[in-house]
Amino acid sequence: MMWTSLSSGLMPQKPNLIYIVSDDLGYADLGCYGGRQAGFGPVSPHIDALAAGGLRFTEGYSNSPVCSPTRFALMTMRYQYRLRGGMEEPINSKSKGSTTLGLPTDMPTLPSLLREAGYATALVGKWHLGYPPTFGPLRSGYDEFFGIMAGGVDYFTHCSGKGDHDLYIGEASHREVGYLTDVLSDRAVDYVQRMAPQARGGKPFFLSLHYTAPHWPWETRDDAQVAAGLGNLFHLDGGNVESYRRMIHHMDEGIGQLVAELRAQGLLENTLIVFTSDNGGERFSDNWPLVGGKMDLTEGGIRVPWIAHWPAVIPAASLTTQHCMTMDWSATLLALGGGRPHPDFPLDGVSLADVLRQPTNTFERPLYWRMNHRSQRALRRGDWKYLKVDENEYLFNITADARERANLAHKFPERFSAMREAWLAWEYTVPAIPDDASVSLGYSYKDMPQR
Ligand SMILES: [Ca+2]
Repeated sequence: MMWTSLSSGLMPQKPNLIYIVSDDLGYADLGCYGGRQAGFGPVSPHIDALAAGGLRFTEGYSNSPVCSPTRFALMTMRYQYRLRGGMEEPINSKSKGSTTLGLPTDMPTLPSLLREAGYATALVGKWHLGYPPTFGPLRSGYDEFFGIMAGGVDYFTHCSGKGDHDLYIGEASHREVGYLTDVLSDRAVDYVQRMAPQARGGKPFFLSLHYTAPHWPWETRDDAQVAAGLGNLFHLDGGNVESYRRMIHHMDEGIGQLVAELRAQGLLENTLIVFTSDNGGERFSDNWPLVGGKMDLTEGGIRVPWIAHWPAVIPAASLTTQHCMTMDWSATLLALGGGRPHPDFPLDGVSLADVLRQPTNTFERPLYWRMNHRSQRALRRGDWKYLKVDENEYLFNITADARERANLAHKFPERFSAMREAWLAWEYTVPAIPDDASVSLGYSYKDMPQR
């Protein structure tokens, strides 16, 4: 017994883990990533404060330039292409009732493996990985769920594009009056309040907080009348940069409340908060200096903010150029929580735990992407990136030219072919895109000029 207590005394307590995922937020939308101020002032002061008190990644990526594929990778810590549902770009309303287009419940996940390691687990916010009874967050490792199952809902009516009411507690439909971003923030604060006593007593929690902000429709907290007159959720006749920034600001306020609650509960010091976006920015977003956005494998579609705040471990005001993608962060949280991957489902994600402790201690991390949309391919390795869009292939030095304007494929033919070969060899390790995989764009150049 004495040995046990001595050994547990030497072991640092496991951190609480909070994984905040915004929706369609671009690389430079936040102040701490060079974003401009809005008319009302700084857009993201609380998220910027997390970066100032922790670690900011300048070359981190999402697993996909679109929503549900990234979320498959986030949950499984593996390339999303390994699952049929992960091939949809993205899962759309046809998935309701589908028994194939979702996250299979026998697949080990970040929350299921953290739960095995002793964590309380909750998802507050967007799921987007298939519907009950075949799929659902409670069937994939979360003890609690409050949020939406669809890919998007109206912020006020909480209805999906199909018109179905889509707000749930667990698997029960839940009606509540409120602006969704605020509703989710309140639930996240409530979760921390409820879990705080047991967290202080040694049972940590894992909270996934998946905002729908700043995804369309373009509604701020004061725009209930916009919701009342909305034609469809893509909202092709509305929005502007100022509204968009305010939507981010509402999320930022909620994150400020969450941090204040952690501090009040004495939990902030040993809680790792990770903040990111599920894909690159959409039509009102600022991706500067990157080109492209959501659905593109140019940097603007996949390079996203990654911020980690953990006062007990991460030195304040840290910066790193470490390359990483979504599944690496999930693997990191699993490792820090003492969870173990299932031997039948080895991870593609690589833990970044050592980088959190020592941000300048980077390692080589080749990253691969594939999109059915426009037959895109990408490989980032070191300074370089191999890119294919439609039938055109490119080679860029991303360190020198993150904007991907100087195509070096003809200047460095050997490097170009080596990276192309590496991409083809990687693709051989994941399933091919099936003929019935769908690409859903929602709108085209008919609706707005090319960006
Ligand atoms: Ca998204």
